[in-house]
Amino acid sequence: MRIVVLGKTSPMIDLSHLRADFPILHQQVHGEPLVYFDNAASSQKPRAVIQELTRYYEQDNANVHRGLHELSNRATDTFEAARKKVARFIGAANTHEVIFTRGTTESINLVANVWANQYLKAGDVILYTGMEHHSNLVPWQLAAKRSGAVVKHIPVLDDGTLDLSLLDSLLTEQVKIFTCVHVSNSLGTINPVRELCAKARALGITTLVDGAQAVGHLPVNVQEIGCDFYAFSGHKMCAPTGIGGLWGRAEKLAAMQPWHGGGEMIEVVTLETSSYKAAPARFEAGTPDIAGVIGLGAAVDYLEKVGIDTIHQHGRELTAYALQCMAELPGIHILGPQSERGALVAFHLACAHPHDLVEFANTHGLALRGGHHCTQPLMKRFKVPGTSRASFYFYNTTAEVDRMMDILHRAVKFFS
Ligand code: 7TS
Repeated sequence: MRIVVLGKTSPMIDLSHLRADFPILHQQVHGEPLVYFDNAASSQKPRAVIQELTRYYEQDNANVHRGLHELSNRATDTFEAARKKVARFIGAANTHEVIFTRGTTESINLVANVWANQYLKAGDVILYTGMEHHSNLVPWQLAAKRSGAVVKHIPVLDDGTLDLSLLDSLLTEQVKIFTCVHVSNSLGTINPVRELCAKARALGITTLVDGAQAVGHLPVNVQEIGCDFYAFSGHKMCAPTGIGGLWGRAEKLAAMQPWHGGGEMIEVVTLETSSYKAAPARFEAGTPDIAGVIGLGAAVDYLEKVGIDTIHQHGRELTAYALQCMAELPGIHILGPQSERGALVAFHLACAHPHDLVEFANTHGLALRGGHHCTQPLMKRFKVPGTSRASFYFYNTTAEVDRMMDILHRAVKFFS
């Protein structure tokens, strides 16, 4: 690891040598070198992951679990080894607590269907926050409609943090489930999930944390957080799209009915009725995304080699640098906390609509994202039509932030 000196005093982690591991980063877009700052939407994939997918398809491809032949056994071993890697990576006590899903959205929907259908009744309260992604709002609103439960939320303060002064009045015994995003994709806020879950659990409230922007970006230990469920997506942490996970506390999963029925999740099936396997198989009906799981395992190996603490620290430093640079832009409104935030900066420039700004950036090879980022209630709260967002990962550099600044200064001139 090389250390560069940023400004006068602050030494900064430089991981630019890792860019060689990401083939996609080395290209020109509209005649200029690509700057990929859309990592909160999806990360890029290292060669180690891409090669593992190829290796699996070229050498081991077969369906898992039910085969007795060599290829199936190899595929099953690598598949289940990936589950162990993921369990270790997120601090699960037990490998069987990790369920593979298509990602955060499907993980949340699993809980908001199975758990909610079993335990929610009319008059119960579902408590979430004002900064949730739509995928942690809509499934609960649907669950509320089905059960007659009501949804309430913890409001967001001007600085992008939760208004915890209202916590005691909101987190009452009527609440049956409390759910909260770990790192906000629109503000960067890192919520105190450990403290919040402890408070909820003391009242017997079930808890779910949306870790889409946290796993692979900062150290996550589900046992330390103390939640009951934790959802995440592989594609935001160097793994392929279409794969992710739900961690569930063993006793919670053991008490839950299946969601999808089909092959793999059963013990015995008759023409009248069926009995089911325990978790995780109970929740993994049908042929899974085998290559996706194996790719996720390879992504965990890669991230562990880089080191999650190093990734986290790099993200903090690069974001602090970007915040410092961006504050100089005329007419800029940066959303979210000034310090202690995830590796992203969402902002609004007085002179340009986010879509126009992002299109302008694209013509210079800079990939930003503009819009509501699937957090419409938050946009309403901050009275903006949407924001532009630069989101970083460990392969991004200060030189790229400098290029972004150059392009943003040009945009201000162009639109003013
Ligand atoms: N929760 C959060 C906090 C997210 O940021 C996202 C995706 C999701 C849930 C859903 O994840 P998925 O993998 O199931 O789609 N966030 C974004 C984003 O910010 N831009 O594009 C996707």
